[in-house]
Amino acid sequence: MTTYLPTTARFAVIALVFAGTAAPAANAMQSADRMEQFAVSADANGDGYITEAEIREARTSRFDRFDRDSNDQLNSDDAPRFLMRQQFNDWLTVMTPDFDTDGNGSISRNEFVNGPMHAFEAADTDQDGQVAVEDLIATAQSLR
Ligand SMILES: [Ca+2]
Ligand SMILES: [Ca+2]
Ligand SMILES: [Ca+2]
Repeated sequence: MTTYLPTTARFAVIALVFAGTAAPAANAMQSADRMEQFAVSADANGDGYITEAEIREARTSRFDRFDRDSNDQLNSDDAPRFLMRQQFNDWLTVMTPDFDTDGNGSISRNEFVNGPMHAFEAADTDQDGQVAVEDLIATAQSLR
C-alpha cells in the first residue's frame, strides 16, 4: 500500500511529531524538502502507522541535526545563521517551556526525544501505542 499525502497533510504530521504544540513548529519548518524528509522518516517502516517509538527515532535524528554545536543541548547557541535563524529561535521559544522539564533553559536530548506528544496521545484513542497517519493528521489539524 502506498500512502500518498498532500503537502499540507505531511506538514501536519511533521508538526505533530516534532512538537507538543503543533502550529508554531509548523512555522519553524517551511522547507518543503525537509518536511518531506521528516514525514518519511517518522513512519520509518512505511506501514501507514506511526508509533511512539517511530516518533522518538525521528526526534533523535532531528535533534542531531538541530544541535549544531553537538553539546546534547538545544538552545539559542544552536540557531542557524541567516534565513532559518528567526524561525529556529521562535520555535525554541515555544518549545522550551513544554520540553525543558528540568527548567535549565535548554532542551536536552532526553527532554526532546521523550517530550510531550499531545497530538499523538489525543489521536491514539484506543491507547495501543500506534496511530494511523491519517488520524494523526486529522488530530494535529484539530489541535491548531
Ligand atoms: Ca510505521
Ligand atoms: Ca547545542
Ligand atoms: Ca533542560
